[in-house]
Amino acid sequence: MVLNSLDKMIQLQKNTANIRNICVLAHVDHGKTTLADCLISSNGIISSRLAGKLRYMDSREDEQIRGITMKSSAISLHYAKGNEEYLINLIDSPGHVDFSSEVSTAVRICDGCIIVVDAVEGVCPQTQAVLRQAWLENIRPVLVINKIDRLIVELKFTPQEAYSHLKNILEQINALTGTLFTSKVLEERAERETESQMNPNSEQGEQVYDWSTGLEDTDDSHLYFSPDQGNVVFTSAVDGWGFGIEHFAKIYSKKIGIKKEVLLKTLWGDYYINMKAKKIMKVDQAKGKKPLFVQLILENIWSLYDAVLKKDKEKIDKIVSSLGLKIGAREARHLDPKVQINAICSQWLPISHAVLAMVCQKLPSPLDITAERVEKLMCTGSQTFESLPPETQALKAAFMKCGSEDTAPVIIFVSKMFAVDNKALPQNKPRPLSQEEIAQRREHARRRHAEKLAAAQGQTPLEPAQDGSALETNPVGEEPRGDDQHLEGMTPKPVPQEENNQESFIAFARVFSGVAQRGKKIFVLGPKYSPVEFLQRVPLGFSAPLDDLPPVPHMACCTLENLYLLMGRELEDLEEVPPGNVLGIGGLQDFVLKSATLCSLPSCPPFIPLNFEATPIVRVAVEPKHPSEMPQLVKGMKLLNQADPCVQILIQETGEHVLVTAGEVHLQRCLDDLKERFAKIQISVSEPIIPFRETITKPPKVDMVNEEIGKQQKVAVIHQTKEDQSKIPEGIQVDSDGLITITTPNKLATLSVRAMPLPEEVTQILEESSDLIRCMEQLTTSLNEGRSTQMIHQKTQERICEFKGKLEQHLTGRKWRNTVDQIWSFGPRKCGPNILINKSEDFQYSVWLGPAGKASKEASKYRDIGNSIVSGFQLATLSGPMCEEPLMGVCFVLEKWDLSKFEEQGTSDKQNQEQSSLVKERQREDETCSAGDENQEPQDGYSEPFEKRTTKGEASLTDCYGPFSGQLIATMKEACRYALQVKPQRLMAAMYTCDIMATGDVLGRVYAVLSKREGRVLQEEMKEGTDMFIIKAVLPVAESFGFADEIRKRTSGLASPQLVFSHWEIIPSDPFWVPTTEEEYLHFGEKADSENQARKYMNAVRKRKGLYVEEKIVEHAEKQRTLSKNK
Ligand SMILES: Nc1nc2c(ncn2[C@@H]2O[C@H](COP(=O)(O)OP(=O)(O)OP(=O)(O)O)[C@@H](O)[C@H]2O)c(=O)[nH]1
Ligand SMILES: [Mg+2]
Repeated sequence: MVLNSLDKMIQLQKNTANIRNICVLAHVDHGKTTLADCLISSNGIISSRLAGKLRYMDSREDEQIRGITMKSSAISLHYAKGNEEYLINLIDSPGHVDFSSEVSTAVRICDGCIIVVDAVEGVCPQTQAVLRQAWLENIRPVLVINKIDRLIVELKFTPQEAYSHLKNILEQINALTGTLFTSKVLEERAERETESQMNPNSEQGEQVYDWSTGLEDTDDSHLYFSPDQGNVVFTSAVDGWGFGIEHFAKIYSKKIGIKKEVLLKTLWGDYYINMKAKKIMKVDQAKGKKPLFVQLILENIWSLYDAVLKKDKEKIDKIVSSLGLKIGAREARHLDPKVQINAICSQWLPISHAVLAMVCQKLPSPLDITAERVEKLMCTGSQTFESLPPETQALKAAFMKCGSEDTAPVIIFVSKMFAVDNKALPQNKPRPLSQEEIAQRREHARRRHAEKLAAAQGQTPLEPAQDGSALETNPVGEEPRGDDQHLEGMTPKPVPQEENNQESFIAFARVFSGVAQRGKKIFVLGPKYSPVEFLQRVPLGFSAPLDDLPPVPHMACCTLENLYLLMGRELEDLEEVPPGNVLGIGGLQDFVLKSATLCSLPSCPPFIPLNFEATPIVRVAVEPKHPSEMPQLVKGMKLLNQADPCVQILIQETGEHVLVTAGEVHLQRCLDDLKERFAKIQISVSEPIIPFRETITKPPKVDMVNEEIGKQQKVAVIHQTKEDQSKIPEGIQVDSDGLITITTPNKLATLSVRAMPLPEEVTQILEESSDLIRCMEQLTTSLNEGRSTQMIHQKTQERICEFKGKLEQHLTGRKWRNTVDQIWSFGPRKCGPNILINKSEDFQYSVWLGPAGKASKEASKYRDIGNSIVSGFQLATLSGPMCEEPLMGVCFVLEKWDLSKFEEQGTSDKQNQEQSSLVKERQREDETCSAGDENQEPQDGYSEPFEKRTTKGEASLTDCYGPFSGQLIATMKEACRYALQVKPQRLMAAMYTCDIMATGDVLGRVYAVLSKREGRVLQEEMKEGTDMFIIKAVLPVAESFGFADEIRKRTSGLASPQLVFSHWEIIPSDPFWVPTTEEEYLHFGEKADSENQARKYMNAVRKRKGLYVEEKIVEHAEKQRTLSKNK
């Protein structure tokens, strides 16, 4: 970057009103990076000839090879419009679903976005997703309809057809905005209603109920995209042109003499012009009049394309001269029509002008941040803005002001950390030498040359002797200059060799308030930091240096070491960054894992966590090729974890190092990074680990050959019962209904547990409400501990009631009577899709009651015991009996728990009590750390079983079986497992939804691949006006590896699928099934293992986990005769 333009940028950064922080969002391949190229070339950073071909923002090699963007990256651009100069911080984002977390990181630090839509493909799944993300983050969008050239060249539309098609796209996208808007208004209304119910006196006239939904009164016109609003631009990024209707309104108002304002309203829409009368009228279809947009705009573009494609030299010249353009001789003679079109159109309708003018006019500056957005950013979880401490609330004003004075608090949000090669940092890059240094070097080189010469003379004494003057006759420094030519003028700052090869982490951030200065000390607030806690711990008016503050959890103090201007592939050093700007910060590597809030005041709350749409689902285990390189791998994985917003790193109990990624492409990128950048070793990668869930179902009514069960003669009954018996050891009672009764090893307590399948809807509700359940759990814990908590958000309370209501609605019938009130816990990890019901009379505790202490006094004596039972349930739901995968959709009912013997013996035993409370304490520690802290160290996915820990090192035990609480945990876990095993068990498979866009002629092949991989087509639609079909299907994750590649290969690249995790689905076949009736024997054979998909999956998982697999490889082998000889 040229030096004076850096100065320009620094100057522009100070004018907050003229800053625009924007990101480019779209479905994959709709042309974001190409558009960014065009905008970048307008600043002279890349040449206009390369714009659209270079894909400058795709700086990674694999991005260039695959042709997709994989990370979001920022660049600062300068744009002048009239007298105003603007600074545009542009962020290009990826469109591929695997990288949707990168979109979240971009959206957070922007105020506006450009939504790009392909004119042919129209609104696609990811377009919807990004629009929603922009909406949730409260940033304003503008629309670019790109690839208009495809309508001309590929689809061969007439201008009229193109107009209808574009109108259609706008309708689709506005329909989406409409849905988002409606749901918001309705939500707000519901909120207002409950508020007025809570304090009925606050509103007058409440007798008159207002039946309107509020939608009618709310003005939403500014939300919609319409060319006449100035928030839509039509472009062809590849051909370098684009326009908004304002451009044409200006031209035609002069040409035809109609007011610009009138044209602005009518150029888009069904209006036509009566040229003679110079009047604009509504289009009357019958008269065959063309809309203005077609007549005045599209037809001109169409005829230009037509002339160039037909190589009609004369016509081209005519158009060029009538537009008053000057085309270079080289372009005019070029044989490729694309080059000619680009040369003409980029002068006629420069795309960067159209897009940037719209951005500056329609998108907000950092000063326009809305109060709504600020409050949303500041309130995590169940908090309300009003419940924040007054010091914290006061910060809202700072956000809104975005001020740069000394008193303004510095607030920065880091949305991700990205790695750059140390060599690429500005401080390590070659820098221009000063005059003095150049002179010094020259002198140095001259001396060396002289020495060399002298040495040469010494070796070859035959050569004529030269006196010292000979040196001077040499052209001064000519040869040495050649030697050092590449160094002349540029020199790298010495960097230690080891450091040179390393990666540095730069924080991708934005200043929301105050000036970020190099060397300034600042607080780093983790996602779990609470200003309330700080204010409690640190006395008011505490004025020690920041480093000396007493330790407060989730808070650290660091120095802003380096500040950078992000310039795509380059970084530029900055001394300070004024508010409202996007920046890079160096030196936070040890303080920030993935994202964080930085603030100069400790009263600042952490920003709400980023809203990630994708669920990481593809897991692989990695190990070094050479076992000795394990430490490098571990270090590399840690770095990778920091460098990617969405990857997860787990170290499992078995010692496996597991990488969890969002999809296949993401996985590949992570592995490449690990191999080439972070670990720099060879690694071997396991087959993808496919996640399953275990569940139970109702007993089937028909058998495997569709005969009603019980009607046929059982031939292998003995086999079946034998197997059942082998599952349940002696000493455990099972009744006919599957109630398991089991006693602790010391025979003091007896538990009776039954397992029941939950209705599907309930499981779904539980899955959707996991955040809410976690929130309830946190509230209960903090109340139990007597910590003062934040006010429960009224909305949260409502949500809890609603959640309970929904459960009650679906858990009806005799079997489920009163169960909702008796829910004791959810699992695994206290928020999963399984329920523990407590039917015991003695101890009545449920999740709805809040802290246990409140329930009843005598109940508290059961509390510790209850905690052990819940822990047992948590463990049981974390790994099921089939293949140690988590459970889903199971309800465990604790029918009875008999503690009479324990009470007799144990009431006086205080020590026992103490121990159990110790255990409880530990459990709590365990649970809090497994609740998904963003800043936690990479840790194992499975928490170590509690019983192991409790027995460790505790010498004084009440009996030889270990502490009672530990026994209870283990017994409860066993009980749950056996209760499951007596019911029909099933595996659940993870399913992707799969969107495929394909042309009609390859449809058959797409279906073939889908059905081969057990996919199910849900819907097939034809895209209006094109020969494209949109297919929606579901596909098991287990069958999805290589699916995208296979589809692309089979259809010669004409169809490409997009896979997003959607839900869990029960695999109908029973993994333990063996034929029992004669028909089944006949149909499946004795082993019947060829058909059983569920068993195959189960055994594969068991094998991977090193569990016992019951498998007979060859049974009764017979020697085979070679047939070929006797043919
Ligand atoms: N015909 C035509 N092709 C275009 C246009 N704009 C982009 N393309 C092509 O579309 C393809 C994808 O462009 P990109 O800019 O990489 O798309 P993207 O949206 O950045 O893709 P991701 O970052 O992977 O989501 C490239 O082959 C471009 O040449 C256009 O205006 N017209
Ligand atoms: Mg891209």
